[in-house]
Amino acid sequence: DLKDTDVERFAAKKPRPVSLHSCLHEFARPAELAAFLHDEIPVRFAERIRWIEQVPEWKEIPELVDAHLKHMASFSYMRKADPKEPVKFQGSLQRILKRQDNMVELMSHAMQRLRSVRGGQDFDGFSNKFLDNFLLNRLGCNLLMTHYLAIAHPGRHTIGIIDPQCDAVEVCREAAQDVQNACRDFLGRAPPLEVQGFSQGAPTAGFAPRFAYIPGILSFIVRELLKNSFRATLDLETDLADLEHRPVQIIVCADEDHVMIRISDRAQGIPIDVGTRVWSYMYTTSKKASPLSGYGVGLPLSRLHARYLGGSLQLVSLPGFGTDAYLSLPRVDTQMVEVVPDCDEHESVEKGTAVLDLMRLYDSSPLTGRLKVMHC
Ligand code: W6P
Repeated sequence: DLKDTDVERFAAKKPRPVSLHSCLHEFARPAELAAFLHDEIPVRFAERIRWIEQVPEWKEIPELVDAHLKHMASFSYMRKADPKEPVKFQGSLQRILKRQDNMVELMSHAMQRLRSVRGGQDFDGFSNKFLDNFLLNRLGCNLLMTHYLAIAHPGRHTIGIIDPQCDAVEVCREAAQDVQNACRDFLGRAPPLEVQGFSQGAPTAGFAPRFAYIPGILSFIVRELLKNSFRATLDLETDLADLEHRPVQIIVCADEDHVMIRISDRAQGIPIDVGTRVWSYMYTTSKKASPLSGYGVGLPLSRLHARYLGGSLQLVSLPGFGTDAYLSLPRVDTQMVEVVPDCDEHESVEKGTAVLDLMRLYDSSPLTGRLKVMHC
């Protein structure tokens, strides 16, 4: 019942990225955030609708038709919602979020079907760019809407979905516990695991860096990385005594500007023929579905979560030994602003790559020329 021109009108507007700082202040107030969401969510949904329509074959792909329908419905829902009626507005957001529940799965299936319809040389390049933009837009919307729903229920430390004193070591420990338990339940055993925190200037381990962050994002990334490390370690099918020599280690450390997390395993590294496909939404290493695998989008999706607030995620594979994942997150909340897709400027998703620069430095050095640096 909403005219297409309405979607077009909103699609012509530019998304307005929100800073973590404003989520802790002006957008920690429900009325202000509701008014903002009422304007902003339709802009971002219209962008996703237009991206689907820009796929020439979209009407032949049932998953794209379904996704288009769902986004049109959510778009008009939001346009009709009244931000001045908090209870009703919350209900609208809940329904919009519910409609997004299987969107990652739906869109990765859409790209798989599009590949089989279209074929072609650089399909993975196209689909990765498409899904990076689409899912980054979705991530921002979902987080802002969840933040609104959460500020109605203040926690002990938290403001909405933000913890101004997020304890990165604690988040890693909790994530590790859960993944270890899932691993024991579904695969019968789990590698040993160690979590340690360090802070620049502190004399010993045990200094947990705290910073304003969205613990849900950190937890999501750490869980995905641990699932990969655990699965790879157990796939070696060594005996229990050997498993004790293959610990997964998490180091959390920080200087004034960044929190850096290294997750290391001893699962013999990423096979050379897999290479940069670890970052592809179209590729999965797991043969059987389990809570430890999913549909193979965990790594690119984790990198998107890291980049969302200006962080980065890198993998370094040491052949025959193991894999290190490096997660870098900015620590100064006033500098953390949402990264939103900008299709006029294809590099936007590549922002915030402090570690990347470091890795490129290593990459260009003749001494480390053989160290495999996974492209990002
Ligand atoms: C592996 C493969 C992988 C991917 C991502 C993170 C860690 C690991 N370990 O063997």
